[in-house]
Amino acid sequence: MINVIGLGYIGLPTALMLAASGNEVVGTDLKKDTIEMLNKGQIPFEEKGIPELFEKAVNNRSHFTTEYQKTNMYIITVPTPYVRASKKIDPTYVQASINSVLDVCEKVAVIVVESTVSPGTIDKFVKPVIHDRGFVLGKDVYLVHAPERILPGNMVYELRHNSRTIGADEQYAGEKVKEVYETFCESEIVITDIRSAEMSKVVENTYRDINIAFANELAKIARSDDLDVYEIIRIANKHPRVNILNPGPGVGGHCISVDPWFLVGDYPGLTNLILTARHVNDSMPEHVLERVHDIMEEKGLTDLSKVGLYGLSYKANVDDTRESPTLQLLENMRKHLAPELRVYDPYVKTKIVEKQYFDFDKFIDDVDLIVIMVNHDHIKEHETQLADKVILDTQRALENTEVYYI
Ligand code: SAJ
Repeated sequence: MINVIGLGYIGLPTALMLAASGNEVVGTDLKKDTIEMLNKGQIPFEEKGIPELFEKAVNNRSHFTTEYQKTNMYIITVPTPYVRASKKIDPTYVQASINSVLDVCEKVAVIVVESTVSPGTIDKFVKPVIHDRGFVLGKDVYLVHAPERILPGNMVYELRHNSRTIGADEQYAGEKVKEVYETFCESEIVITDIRSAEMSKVVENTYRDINIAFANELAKIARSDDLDVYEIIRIANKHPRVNILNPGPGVGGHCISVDPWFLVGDYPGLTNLILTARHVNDSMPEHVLERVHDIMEEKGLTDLSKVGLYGLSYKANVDDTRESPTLQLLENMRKHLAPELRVYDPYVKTKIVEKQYFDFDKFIDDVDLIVIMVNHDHIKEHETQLADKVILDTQRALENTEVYYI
C-alpha cells in the first residue's frame, strides 16, 4: 500500500492516478475539511480530468483519512512554502511529515519526497530528521526525491505523459520507486542521485522564467519604439531555432516565480542572468499600471474606480491565485497608497481582495476600462459584452475586439 501525504494540487492527482492505475492507495491530509470533502466525493479544486480519475480511484477502493498509515512506501507532497523576505523555502512541513511517517512506518520503508525543494534541502534538512530519530538511511529508511513536473490545467495528461526524475542515493530505492511510477507514467523515468534531482527541478523552472523574461523585455522594447511585439515574435519564431514565449502581465504561481530565487540565494555572484530575469518578470505588473495610466490619459478617463482587472488567478483556466500578477499589481498599488481596483475572476469563488466581484455582468457595468490579466476561456466566450469598453489586453486573449496591448 502507498500512503500519499498531503492532498493538494499535486498530492491529490498523484494519489488518484496511482489508485486508478491499480495501486492500493491511502491519501492522508491533516486538514479535516479536505478529508470530509473527499470522502463525500467532492474535489477541493478545479482541474480537467480529475473527476473522472476520482471515480476510477474510488472504485478501486482507495480512501482518504487524516491518519498516517503503517506501510512501507510513502509519497510526500506537502507544501514547501516560500519565505518572501529571505527568498528561502520553509522545510518544516516536509520535516513534520517525515517525523509522522517515522512514527508509524514498517521496519523498512521508502519515503519519496515529491515537494519541490531547493538544492541541498534533502541533505541539510531532511536526512538529519531521520538520523535524529535513530533510523539508518539505506537500511531502515530509503529516501527518494522525485520532483513533480505537472502543469496545472493539464495535470492528468502530464502525469501520464511527462518523463519523470527519480533521485535516489541507493539503487534499490530508485528501482523500487520506478516500478511504482511505471504503473501510470508512459514516458521515460530517469534515475539519478538526490542532489541532481533537486537541482534539475529548479533548473527547469528557472529556464522557463528566463525565457518568459526575454519575451517580457521584448514587449517593453517594442512599446518604447512603437513596434508590435507580437508581430516581431511571430516572425522571429519562423526561424527553425527560435521559439520566443508570450509576454504577459508578470509571472505567478508557486513554482516559476519562486524556484529561481533558490539559485540566486545559494549561488550569489554566479546568477546574474537568473536574477535579472526575475527582476524583469517582477517589473511587469508595474508596467501594466504604466500602460493603464497612459491609456487613461489618451482616452480622457480620470476615474480610477472605473478600472477593472479581469483575472485573479496566476494563469488561464485555473483557480490558483498564488503569487498571481494581479495580486502583485494590487500590492504595488497599496505600496503607493492608491485605492484598490475592482477585480473579477470566474474561477475564484472566495473573497481574497477588497473590491472583488462575483457577478461578471455587474463587474462589466461598473467599469469603463478593463485590464485582461488572465486569458481564461470565459473572457473569450463573453467577448461581445465588452463592445463599448476600453480594453487593455495583456494576454492577447481577444481576437475580434479593438484593444490596447502591453
Ligand atoms: N507565462 C507567461 N508567458 C508564457 C508562459 C507563461 O507570462 O509564455 C506565465 C503564466 O501566465 C504564469 C507563469 O508564467 O503566470 C507560469 O505559468 P506556466 O504555465 O509556465 O507554469 P506553471 O507555474 O503553471 O508550472 C510550472 C511548469 N514548469 C515548467 O514548465 C518548466 C510545470 O511543469 C511544473 O510542474 C510547475 O511549474 C511546478 O510545480 O514546478
